[in-house]
Amino acid sequence: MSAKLTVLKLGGSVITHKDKSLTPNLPAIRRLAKEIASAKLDSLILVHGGGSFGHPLAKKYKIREGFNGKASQLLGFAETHQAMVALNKLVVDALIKEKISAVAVSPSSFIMTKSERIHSFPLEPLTKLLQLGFVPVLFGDAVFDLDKGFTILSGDQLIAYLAIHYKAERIIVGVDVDGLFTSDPKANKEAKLLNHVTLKELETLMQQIGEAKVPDVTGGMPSKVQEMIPAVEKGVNVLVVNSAKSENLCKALKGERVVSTVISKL
Ligand code: IP8
Repeated sequence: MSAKLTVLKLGGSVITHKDKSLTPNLPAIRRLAKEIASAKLDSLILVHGGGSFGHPLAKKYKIREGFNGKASQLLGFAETHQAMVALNKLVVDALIKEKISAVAVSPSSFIMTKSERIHSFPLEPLTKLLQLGFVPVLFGDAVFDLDKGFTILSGDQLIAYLAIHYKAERIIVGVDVDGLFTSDPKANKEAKLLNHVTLKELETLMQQIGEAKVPDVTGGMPSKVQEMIPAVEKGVNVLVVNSAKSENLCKALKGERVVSTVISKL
């Protein structure tokens, strides 16, 4: 397998209209597929978030909190997972249209969590896909949990896990802001973009970023950053880039300079 693996997360806030339930941002999905294709990477794992497909349903049915014993919640789990499958299909279709050999990989069918953390993740199928030259496309999902019956596994937990296991060269997180700021840039005009953050600085920053205002069951930017810490500790650099702006993702994937935040160990 190529040593230069990139693990890329496409944020739900970019590929969906986060304030409109079950509404994809199709022009953004198509544009991102084109940008990924034009970067011509040798080895790539793609993970996407839930946006207005996963989060409103997960919230409505309290999926993250675990199984409450009621049949109505089972239906809620099914609906949440199915909404993610529908979003995943849009992403994979767009990638295939750009001649990327993308294959949908559904986390709930083989990953188990224990109290919301990844517990078992048989990697053989993914390893084979990568060895053959496919681009696996995973997503934040409603998954089965040893303690809680089921829960929500965020795409962010997935990318850190995958980057560590496969010793990825880098993680790129495509979001709808220019990177990490001193506080929430959507709430505070004075928020300043940070071009480079070390692990040590990250811990202080965590308290300042603020919660996302959208109904994000996995916790928005602070949780996103928290999830990256184990990967950064292992030496994986994380680039947080605004992929809602045209060409940014393509430049980032090619290693060109782009307005963003780099999170590194030192
Ligand atoms: O957007 C959450 O994934 P995320 C997925 O990566 C669901 O946090 C189903 C809400």
